[in-house]
Amino acid sequence: MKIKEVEIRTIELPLVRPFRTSFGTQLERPLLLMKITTHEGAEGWAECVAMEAPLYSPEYMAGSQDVIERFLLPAIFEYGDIRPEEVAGALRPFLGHQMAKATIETAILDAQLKLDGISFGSYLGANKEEIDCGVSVGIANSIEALVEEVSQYVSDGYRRIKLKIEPGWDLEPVSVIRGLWPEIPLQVDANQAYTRNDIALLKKLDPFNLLLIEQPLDEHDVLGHAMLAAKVETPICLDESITSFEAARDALAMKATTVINIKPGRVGGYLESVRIHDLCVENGIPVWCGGMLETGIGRAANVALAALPGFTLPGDTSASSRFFTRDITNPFVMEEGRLRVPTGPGIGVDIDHDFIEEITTSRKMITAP
Ligand code: OSB
Ligand code: MG
Repeated sequence: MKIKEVEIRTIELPLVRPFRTSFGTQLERPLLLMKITTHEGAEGWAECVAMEAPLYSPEYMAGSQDVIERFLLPAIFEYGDIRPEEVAGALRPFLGHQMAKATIETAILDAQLKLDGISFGSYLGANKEEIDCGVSVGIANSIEALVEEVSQYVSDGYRRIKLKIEPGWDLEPVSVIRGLWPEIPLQVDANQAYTRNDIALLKKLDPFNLLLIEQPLDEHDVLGHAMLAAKVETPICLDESITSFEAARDALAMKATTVINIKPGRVGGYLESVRIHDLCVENGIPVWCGGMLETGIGRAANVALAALPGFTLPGDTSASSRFFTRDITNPFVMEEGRLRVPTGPGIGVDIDHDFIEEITTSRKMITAP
């Protein structure tokens, strides 16, 4: 496939409610969107999951856009006729920037699959038509506000609740939610907010029958996670630390994680995600699909990935309405706690061009030389 033109837009979507984590509070979701047009007449879409500021990962929106324009796209143009499976290799000389790389690979994959008439799910190896949904619940202003929000999600039908935690907002919210919903699958995510000195505190989460504790320590402290995992009963699940197949392989070898959150943007794309999935299946490690407040474009591909056989835990694959009043595609609507995997070619969703236009904050066209 030969790329003719690339459109890079930044858009900004309002959130239905503020989303607070241990690293900050978001009131809206600014993000980078990419559309590629090929000489074969195909169009491919992808969103870059990088956040506006480097608080979750070292990558950030403007940095992703810069590396895409300055290095990654020129390398793709230079490569010429390219298959989606060749993109990662073509971009390998440039270090890091997985989210930017994933954006390009995903847009090319979408265009190729649309040409071939194949859905993302079939291409990736999905064996389910629907997937179970979990929801990520931000740190609330009070226990009462948290209970109200969780009640809403439970009555919406979500099959798993994930509470964001941080020092000072951990044992109490967990014990209250567990007390009110003794049976619901429940897990917590600290986004690196604790240290090795907090092992005794994190051990106090053991009685609450949590599915897992996600990324309690610094992303680089993989050994610390292994030390923690040896001391607590609750499974440890890495998120931020898993930036590649190799990182997943090594964290598993160190017993730093016994469950893995696969986020395609964080590991450089859907093909790398499938490699990690396969490794986990071989090793009997459950995986689930993480989220980055995606619009329908990124959500569609995530839902397809989450339909692979090794995704045995509900992911942060929520309905569009979890974050947005209006999505930029036909919305993902949950029925009985599940989302249907799109079956159309490529990511399989309809783009709402008018709405994208309305919320565009910048637009740039790059033509292949
Ligand atoms: O750590 O999983 C995370 C959102 C932004 C950045 C990091 C994370 C999250 C979430 C929400 O927990 C995921 C979602 O539902 O999209
Ligand atoms: Mg996380």
